[in-house]
Amino acid sequence: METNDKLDRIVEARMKLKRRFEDKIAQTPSVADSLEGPFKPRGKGPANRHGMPQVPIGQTVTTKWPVLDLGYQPNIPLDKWQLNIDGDVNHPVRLKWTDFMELPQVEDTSDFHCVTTWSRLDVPWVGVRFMDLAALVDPKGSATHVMCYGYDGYSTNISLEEALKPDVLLVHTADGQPLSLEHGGPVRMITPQLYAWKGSKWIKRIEFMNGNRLGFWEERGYSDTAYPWRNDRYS
Ligand SMILES: Nc1nc2c(c(=O)[nH]1)N[C@H]1C(S)=C(S)[C@@H](COP(=O)(O)O)O[C@H]1N2
Ligand SMILES: [Mo]
Repeated sequence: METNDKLDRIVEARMKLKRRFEDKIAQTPSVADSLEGPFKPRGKGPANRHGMPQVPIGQTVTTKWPVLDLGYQPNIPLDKWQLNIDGDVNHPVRLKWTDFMELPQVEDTSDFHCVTTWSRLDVPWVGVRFMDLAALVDPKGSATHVMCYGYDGYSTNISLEEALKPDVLLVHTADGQPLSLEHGGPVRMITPQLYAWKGSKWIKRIEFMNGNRLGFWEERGYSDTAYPWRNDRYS
């Protein structure tokens, strides 16, 4: 009974979010820029699944996976791991590892574009959609952005129209292996349509915000918006 009510509530919240953000998502540069329009996506290669050239301008494809961090890799054992989702929401939650793994798990393959000019293509991921986590907490109508925080003290901000895209995941598996510590395991966020700094490694908190605030790199000169096909690296 309780579980069914909860499921109904989540499905309802997801539909509400879809309706509210559908148009905004379609208008984001990584979807709306086109060869005919005033903003042409810049890059090379065949069109990816959202119509952008596979390799954004200024990027070089690598099969390696470089590591970028603040000089500290927090090692959180699974039985101590928690994810708090709070702020401008109707139902804040604190998820333990088992709670997180009981949420709908999706597999997706997407590209990873680092602002330092390397791109890693076709990474197979497994994790939970940001959209499903948002539906779980049911953002208030006033929520516009989120701040994501890592266990290392990192933070990064993202608009809801970017975060609610179906390829934005909180992943625990990459290349068929548990996500390694150096790449943000046990769980990190990925943002395939924005530069990779918008995805917090070692994610521990998602704060829904009424309005925008800048995260760690955004305060230090990285772009607030981070559109790879506009070469939108620095503010
Ligand atoms: N918590 C946390 N997340 C982070 C960072 C960080 O230092 N701490 N670095 C960001 C940057 S600048 C990039 S490019 C990617 C790098 O991910 P990778 O080390 O797995 O390649 O993670 C992003 N997320
Ligand atoms: Mo980066």
